[in-house]
Amino acid sequence: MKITPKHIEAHNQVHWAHQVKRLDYLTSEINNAEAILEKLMDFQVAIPSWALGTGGTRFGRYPGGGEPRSLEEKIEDVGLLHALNRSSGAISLHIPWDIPKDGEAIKQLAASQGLRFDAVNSNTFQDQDNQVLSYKFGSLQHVDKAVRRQAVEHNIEVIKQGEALGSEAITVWLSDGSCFPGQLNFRRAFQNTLESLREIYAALPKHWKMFIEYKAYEPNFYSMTVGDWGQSLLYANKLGGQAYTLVDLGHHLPNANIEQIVALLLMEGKLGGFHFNDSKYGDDDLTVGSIRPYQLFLIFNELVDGGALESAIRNSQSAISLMIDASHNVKDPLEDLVQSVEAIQVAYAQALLVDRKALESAQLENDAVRCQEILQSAFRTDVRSLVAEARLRLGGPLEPLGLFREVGVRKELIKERGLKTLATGF
Ligand code: PSV
Ligand code: MN
Repeated sequence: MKITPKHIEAHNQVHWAHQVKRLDYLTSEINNAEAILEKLMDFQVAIPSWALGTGGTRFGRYPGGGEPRSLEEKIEDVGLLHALNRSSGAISLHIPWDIPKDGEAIKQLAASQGLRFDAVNSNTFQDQDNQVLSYKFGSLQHVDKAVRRQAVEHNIEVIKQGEALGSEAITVWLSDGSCFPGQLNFRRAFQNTLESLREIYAALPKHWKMFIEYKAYEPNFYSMTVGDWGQSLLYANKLGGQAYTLVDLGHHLPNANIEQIVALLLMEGKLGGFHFNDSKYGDDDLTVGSIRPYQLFLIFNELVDGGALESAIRNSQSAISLMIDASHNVKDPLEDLVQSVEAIQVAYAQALLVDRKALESAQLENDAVRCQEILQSAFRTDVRSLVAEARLRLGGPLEPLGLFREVGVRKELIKERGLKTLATGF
């Protein structure tokens, strides 16, 4: 299945007049449209290889058909997404859910779709069929050194797989922790984890980063050994300059002020990147921007304020990694991802609209009313025509979701792959 320039051209003709009208109006209202457009055109969000199939809960799973059956087909799906939005030019692999059999061939296939490989992810939160020792009571924290060694070796293997693909970072997310008070000695668990992370860190190529992802609870419910940004930052600081904290929006206790966490990590030079999603209660893994779009905007406001997304910085070692980490229980995964990427672009464009000088003077005058007005006037601006214009300039469609349905992408994928296919991952 391919989305061709002909599909896009025909689609854009239909939507052209509406786009001209809404963009004209917006550019008459704001004074930095061109600068925002340039930034949007530079902006890419990575797609996880595990988000291309239907997700599920422990109560069940309702696949929609045409799911990718192999890593090659997952790459094809991210290629389709990138053709639709021009902003999903990277893929993040989870190993061993996706092990490239022939690294060079996979790299070439991805490049042919305009994709590169983002961070690779290790998995010591599940036992694999051929695994000798179990992670039931943790991996890098385990009381048994042999289990820790096995988990360290897996991470080193993941780094090697990533190197072959041109990745430049590993994300370590641990489910390690405990379910009951007294089950674990917190300090021993921390020290064991630190020692294990040090061994993995020592195997990092010099230009690589290590992202340490935290999570407040689940699957462990009493303690998590990397449970919050403070703990992640402790590990990252002790490990050294190549280690960073990774913020997954769904991994906080209720009502946490994520934008403040982001601001401080950025200030410390320790913000490695994001796993974007949205949630109402916990790690709900819902479409980005579907529940709390204002929070997303406030996070981007901090990123813009801290200069984290400047293109010059984005192409350098200090670039932060931006990725989606969501699960799709009721939506078509590709449609959900189109919505998520667009929500991120909207939040970024709105953050670029904030009058920073005016905000700073209002802050210095303790004018809380004016501060709110400045932020909310940016947040309430409809910037969708700018996002569409950036996509258009990159050769994409004005309405990617509309095109997805007009072309019948899912129907075609079902025809090619079948109705009862199953993607690896959760
Ligand atoms: C854990 O909940 C997580 O956010 C980690 O990033 C995992 O790698 C991913 O989800 C998939 O399980
Ligand atoms: Mn995550």
